Amino acid sequence: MLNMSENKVVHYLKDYQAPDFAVADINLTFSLEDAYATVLNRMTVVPRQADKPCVLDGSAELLQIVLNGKSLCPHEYAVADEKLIIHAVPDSEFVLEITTKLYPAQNKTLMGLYESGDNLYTQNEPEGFRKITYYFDRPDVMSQFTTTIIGDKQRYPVMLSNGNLIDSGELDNGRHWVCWRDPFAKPSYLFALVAGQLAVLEGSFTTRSGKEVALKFYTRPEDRAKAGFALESLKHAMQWDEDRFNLEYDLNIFMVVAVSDFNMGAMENKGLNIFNTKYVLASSDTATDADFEAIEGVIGHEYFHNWTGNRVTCRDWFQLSLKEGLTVFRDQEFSADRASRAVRRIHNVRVLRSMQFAEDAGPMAHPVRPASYEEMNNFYTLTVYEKGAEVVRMYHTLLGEAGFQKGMQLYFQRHDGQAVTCDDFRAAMADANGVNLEQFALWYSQAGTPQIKAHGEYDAGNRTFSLHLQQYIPPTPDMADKQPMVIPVKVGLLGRDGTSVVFRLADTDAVVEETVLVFNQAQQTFVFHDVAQEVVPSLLRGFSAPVRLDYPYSDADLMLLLAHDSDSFARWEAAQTLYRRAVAANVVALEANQPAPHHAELAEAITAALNADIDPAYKAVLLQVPTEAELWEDAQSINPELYVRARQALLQDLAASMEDTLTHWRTWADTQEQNSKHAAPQEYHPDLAGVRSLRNILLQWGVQASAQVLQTIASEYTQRATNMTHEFGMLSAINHLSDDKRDELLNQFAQRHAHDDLVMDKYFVLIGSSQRADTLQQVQAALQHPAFSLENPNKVRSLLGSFSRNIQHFHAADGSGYRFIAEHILRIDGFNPQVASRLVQAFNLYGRLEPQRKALMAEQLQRIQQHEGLSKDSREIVDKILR
Ligand code: 0A1
Ligand code: ZN
Repeated sequence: MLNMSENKVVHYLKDYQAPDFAVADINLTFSLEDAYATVLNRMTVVPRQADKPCVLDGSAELLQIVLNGKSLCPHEYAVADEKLIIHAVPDSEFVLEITTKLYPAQNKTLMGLYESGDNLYTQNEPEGFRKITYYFDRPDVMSQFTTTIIGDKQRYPVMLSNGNLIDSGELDNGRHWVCWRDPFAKPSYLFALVAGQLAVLEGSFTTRSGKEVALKFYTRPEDRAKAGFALESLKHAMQWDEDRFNLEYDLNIFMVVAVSDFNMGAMENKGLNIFNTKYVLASSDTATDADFEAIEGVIGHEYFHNWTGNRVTCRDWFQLSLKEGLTVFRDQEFSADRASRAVRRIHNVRVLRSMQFAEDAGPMAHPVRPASYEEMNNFYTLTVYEKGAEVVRMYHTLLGEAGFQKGMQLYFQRHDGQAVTCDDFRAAMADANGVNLEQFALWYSQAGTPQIKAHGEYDAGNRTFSLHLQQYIPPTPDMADKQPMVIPVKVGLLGRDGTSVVFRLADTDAVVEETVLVFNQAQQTFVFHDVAQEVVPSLLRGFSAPVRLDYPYSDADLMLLLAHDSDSFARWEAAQTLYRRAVAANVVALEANQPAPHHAELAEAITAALNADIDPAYKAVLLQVPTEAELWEDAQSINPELYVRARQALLQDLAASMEDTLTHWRTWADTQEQNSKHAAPQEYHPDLAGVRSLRNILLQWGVQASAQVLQTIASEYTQRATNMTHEFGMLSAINHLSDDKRDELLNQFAQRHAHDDLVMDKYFVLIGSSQRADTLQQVQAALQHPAFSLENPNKVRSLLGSFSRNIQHFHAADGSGYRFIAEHILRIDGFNPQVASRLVQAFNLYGRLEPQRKALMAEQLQRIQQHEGLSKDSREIVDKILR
C-alpha cells in the first residue's frame, strides 16, 4: 500500500507482492535519428494470474500500443503517474508492441537513454528503463533481451548492447544495423545500449574451462591509450574470481565503455559495463596511485557483479545490499589479495567510520535493508554498500573462509537465475554450515551504529582475565528500541612487555593467542583462563564488526598497543584513539580560550612507530589523524570550526616536535624511489605507491612544521610534476597556505592540464577543499572556468562536493557556505535530481549543530523545501533533515 499523504509516495518492504506478469522474451528495436530515437518494444507477456489489469512502468512519449497485432484505442488504456494501465488483456500469453519516442540530447538526468559528447549511453539502474519504454520495470521480472539498433554509419559507427552480436547489415541512406542477443534472462535495470564514435582497446582472457573471452574497452579515440591499466585489472579480476570464488565468466565477450557524464562510478550491465571515465582512464602523469587503485577496485566490483548481482539478482530494491554489500566485500577482498591487505583494511574502515557512521547518526539513518523509501536513487548509500560489506564480512569472520565459501556455493546452487532476498543469502550461509543465524537478521533490520562499552580485570590468583561487554544500539528516526545483535569481537592479549599472551577459553583445552568472541546479549562476560600475567586486551582486531568500542585504556596501554600489537588494525586504532584524545583535550582548551596543550608523549610514540621496521604505506596511515566527522562522532551541539582548529593545533604541535623525523623519512622515501628496482619508478606499482603515499603525508605534516617546506616544493615542483601522485601530493600539501606561491602553482597546474577533463577535476577539488580564507571566492570564480560545467556530475562533485565537505568554509559562521550550496542545489535539481539530492546531504549535520549555525542552516533548508518543482529526490532528503 502506498502512503499518499502530502503527495508523497512511500514504498514499503512489507508490501512486496510477486509480479502479476512474466515476460518470456523482449525484442527492442532502436532507430537512432538526428534529434530523437524511436523504440519499438515487442514482448511476449505471460499472465501469472487471470483477470489482473496489465500495469507497466513508463514515462516516455507514447506513440503506439499494439496487442496481439491490434492497435489499442485510447479508451483501452490509461497513462498516469509513470504508469500505463491496459484495462483488459488475455489471460494467456500475448504479444504487446509499444512504440516510444525519446530525446536523448535533452535528457540531462543521465538516466534512461542520454547523450554525452555526440554519443548515446544508457543508465537503467534502478528505474531508468521506464524512461525508454513501458515495461515491468522491477528486478524480479527477468527476461531474455534481443536488441536491434539502426543508425547512421558515420555518426554511430559503433552500436552496442548486451550479450553477443548475432547479426548486422547495411541499409540505404548511409545507415546500418546490428542485432545483439543476451542469452541470460535479466531484469531491465541491467539492459544497456551505447552508440557513437568510439575507439576500442582489445584483449582476451581464457577461462579455466578453456573458453576464450574477448575483452573490449571503448573510449573516445584520444583516450584509448589510457585504458591499458583497466584492461589488465579486468584480467586480474577474472582470474581472482576463479581462484578464490570458483566463479567463471559466462559470455564470450565482455565490454567496458567509458563515459565522462555519469551519475555514479560505474554500472554492471550484463556483458556491457558502462563506466565513469574516472574509473577507466589512467596514466602516471594524469592519475595518482590512489586513482590506479580505485580503478582496479571498481573494475573488480563491476566484474564481480556478473555473479553477485546479475546471475543472482535482487527481488526488489529493498534488497539492494544483497548484491552491493556482497560485491563490495568481494572487491575489498580482491584488492587486499592484490596488495597491502592491512593498509586496505584500514582505508575501508576509515571510509566507513567517517562517512557511514555519520549517516547512521543522522536524519537519513536506515538499516542495511531499508524498510521504506520514497526515491530509490537516494538509497545507493554508504549504509547499503559499506556497512552491507561489513555485514558480509561478519559472516566470513564467524564461519571462516571455508565455511563462507560453502555458503556461497549453496547460494549459487539454490538461486542461480533468480531474484532473491537478503534472507535467502543468510539462509544459504546458515544451512551450508549447519548453524543458526536467526539473530544475525537484526544486522539487516536495525539501523544505527552499535556501541560497546567494555572493561576487564586480571585475577592473578586464578590466572584469569575477565572481559565485560555491554552493547547499546542508539535509537534512529525509524526505530526507538532495539534488540541486542550478534557481534563478533576478535581479541588477543598483550603482556606489559608487549608480547602476545596465550590463553584458554572455558569450555576447551586449546591454548590460543587469538579468538573471536560471539557477543550476542545485552551484557556478557568472557573469561580467559591460564593467563600468565597482567594483560592489555587487543579488541575488535581487524575491525571485526562495524561498531564503536570503548575500553578504559590508559594512554600507556594505547602506546603499548601502538608499539607491539601484532594485529595491524588494532595497532593503528591505538594511534587513532590517542589522536582522538589529544584533539578532545585541544577542544576543551580552545573552548575555554586557552592555548591547545603540547602533546610530547604522543609525538614520541608516533616517532617511534615511524622509526619501526614496518611497511611505508602502513607508516603513512599511522600519520592519518582522524577526520572531523570521526572526532565529533555522535556529539550534539557541534561547532564544526572548533574541531578544525583543534585538529589543526594537534597537527602543528606534533609536526613541530617531529620535524627531524619527518625530514629523515622524506629523504628516505626519495632514495627509495630513485634506487627502486622497478624499471619505471614513475609508473603505478603497489610498493612505490606505498613509498609515495608516505612521502605525501610527510609533506603535509612538514608544511605544518616549517615554512621552508613550501620553498622546497616550489623549487622541486617542475621536476617532480611528471608523476601525478607527486604533483597532486605537492599541491595538496600547500593547498591551505595563504602564500601567493600556492595560487601560482595551482594556476600553472590548471593551464597545463586544461585539455584533460579528469585532471581538471583534481584542480576543482583543490579549490573546493582549501582552508584558505578566500576559498568561497575562488570556488565562485572556478564556476566560470571554461572546463567547469554544472551538467557534468564529476565537475559538480569535484568543486561543489568538495566545498560541501570543507568543514571550515561550508560551516562558515556567517552562513555563506550554506547559502552558496543551497543556491547551486536548486540550479542542479532542475535537470539532474540525483546529483542535487546527494548535495542536499551535506546538510545532514543540521540536527546536531550548535544553535547559531543550526538557525542559518534552517533558512537554507527551508528555502530548498519551499522551492517550486523540487524533485522528489531532493524533497525526500530535505524533509527527513527537517522533520
Ligand atoms: N550498481 C552500480 C551502481 C549504480 C547505481 C545507480 C546508477 O545510476 C543511477 C549507476 C550505478 C554499482 O554498484 O556499481
Ligand atoms: Zn555495485
